[in-house]
Amino acid sequence: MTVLVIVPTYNERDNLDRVLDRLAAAVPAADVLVVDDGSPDGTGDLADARAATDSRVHVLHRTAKSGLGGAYVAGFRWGLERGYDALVEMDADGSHAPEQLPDLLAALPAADVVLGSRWVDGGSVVDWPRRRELLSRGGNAYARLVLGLPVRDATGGFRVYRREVLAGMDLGGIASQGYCFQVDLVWRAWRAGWRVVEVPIRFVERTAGVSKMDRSIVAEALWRVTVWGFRARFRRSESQPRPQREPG
Ligand SMILES: Nc1nc2c(ncn2[C@@H]2O[C@H](COP(=O)(O)OP(=O)(O)OP(=O)(O)O)[C@@H](O)[C@H]2O)c(=O)[nH]1
Ligand SMILES: [Mg+2]
Repeated sequence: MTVLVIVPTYNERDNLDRVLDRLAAAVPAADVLVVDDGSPDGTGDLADARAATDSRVHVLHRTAKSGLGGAYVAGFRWGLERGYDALVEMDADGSHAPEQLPDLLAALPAADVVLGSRWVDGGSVVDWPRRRELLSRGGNAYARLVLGLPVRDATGGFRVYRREVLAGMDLGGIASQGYCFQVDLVWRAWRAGWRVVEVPIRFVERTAGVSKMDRSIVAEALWRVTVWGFRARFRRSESQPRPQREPG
């Protein structure tokens, strides 16, 4: 199975080398695609320097910061074109431990989408302010309630998709930019009948660099989830997952 780990970056100069080193040690067979949105701090150059000396590291440069969603869609397309079997989402800031990626990949035989989950038994969060934890727990509870999505952590960004899941998705039709991109994808995959499995992870708050989370990202998630929920209620069939399907 060929694995591509997609790492979106915006101003992660102080984190990138370390996370790529840890990844190479934890999953040596995986390829990496850094998707940089023209970081002013030079993260893109740093990624190029890595790619020059490591044939498993690739870099996609986008010209302007245009959100996590757009960066991942570009990364997915790149990976699908090159035939990878599994596409992984992982943050550059060290919050997602590359050492736990083998656990996520190990769940793949019985799943089509594997979510690294903070809010299942065995999952945890380290060094998060209470406010941030409440926001994540509250947001997830809201998504579960409004969408009927049977998932504890729909907003997390440490995941594995089997290629068929993404190949069958209308990637061009994804408008979500920030956080809710994660909810959007798992909601689409679940409705398409793919098997979604959660694996506990230990999420560690970043120790370097600056968070890109802001109020507009929370607001976008809130309104989009609410709109999807209403739509699903009106179009009843949308809220019912289709029968499970087999990949390929
Ligand atoms: N290419 C690209 N990457 C982004 C963008 N926004 C965030 N990222 C990256 O996506 C990952 C997650 O962003 P973070 O800022 O850590 O957001 P977060 O994890 O929700 O917030 P913190 O918990 O505060 O770190 C990091 O690797 C960021 O560098 C963007 O607009 N474009
Ligand atoms: Mg982060």
